[in-house]
Amino acid sequence: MSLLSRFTSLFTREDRASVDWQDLEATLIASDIGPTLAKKISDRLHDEKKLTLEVALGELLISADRSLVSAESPPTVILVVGVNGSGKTTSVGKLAARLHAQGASVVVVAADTFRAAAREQLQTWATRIGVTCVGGKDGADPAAVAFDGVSQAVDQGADYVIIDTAGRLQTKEGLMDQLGKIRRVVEKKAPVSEVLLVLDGSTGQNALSQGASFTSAVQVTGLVLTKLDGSSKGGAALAIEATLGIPIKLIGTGEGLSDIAPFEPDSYIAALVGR
Ligand SMILES: Nc1nc2c(ncn2[C@@H]2O[C@H](COP(=O)(O)OP(=O)(O)O)[C@@H](O)[C@H]2O)c(=O)[nH]1
Ligand SMILES: [Mg+2]
Repeated sequence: MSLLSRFTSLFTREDRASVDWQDLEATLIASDIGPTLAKKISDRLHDEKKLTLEVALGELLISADRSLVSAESPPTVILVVGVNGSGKTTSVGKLAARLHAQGASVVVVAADTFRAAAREQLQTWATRIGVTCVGGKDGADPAAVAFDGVSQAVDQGADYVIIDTAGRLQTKEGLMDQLGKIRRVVEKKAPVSEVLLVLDGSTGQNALSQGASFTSAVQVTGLVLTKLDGSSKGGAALAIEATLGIPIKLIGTGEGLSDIAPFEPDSYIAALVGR
């Protein structure tokens, strides 16, 4: 049940007199929209008598193409970044499964060489899906592994190559430098079409600050918001997209291979307001 649903019909009736504005703001914050946006939405609804809650929220999502960009000539290179535990490896597997099911040939690359488990996890997904997985030895240079993966995708004539990366190094600067290097090295072989930042949607405002730290260091082209299953913090997606100004392209709704879907603004807003 949406926290906001009790306000939804109030605004459709253009009935501002009975609105408890503090309650509205508190409920927006409880929905994880964040205090700044909550105030902005409440002020707008206060001033614009014909505005509905649904429209006010919907207008905060950016109007951008949410489909994955594909390269002019294959393979389309997708780099997947984000902090540890956000759901990167799982999302790489799910995306590979989705593209594979659509008839595309896919190579996945385990460029998180800091944890042996990361490569094994991706290898397991790849075997289950039936796609090629390229990995390096533990501690191998992630950029070199990424380069090998893209080279193999080119040789195989694959449609997509999806590169999984590490989420944590000794320092944040170290991590950002490494992501920059992976990109530069890969682009000697083929351009990177998408840099997808994976954020754990269940962590709300925390995901927002992680997002800000990545987008200031790497050029992110799209967001993947994971763990939206079982999360009541539905407003986080809105806050993240509105604040970062980067489109959410995909959402993760579970731990299974098929638990990924394109982000659909209209149904998202409808769910948020409980319609
Ligand atoms: N419920 C749920 N769990 C997820 C989702 N995506 C990932 N996970 C879980 O989150 C944990 C971390 O995922 P992982 O892909 O290893 O994160 P990484 O460290 O960023 O590569 C795992 O237990 C996943 O099963 C999702 O959309 N929903
Ligand atoms: Mg991982």
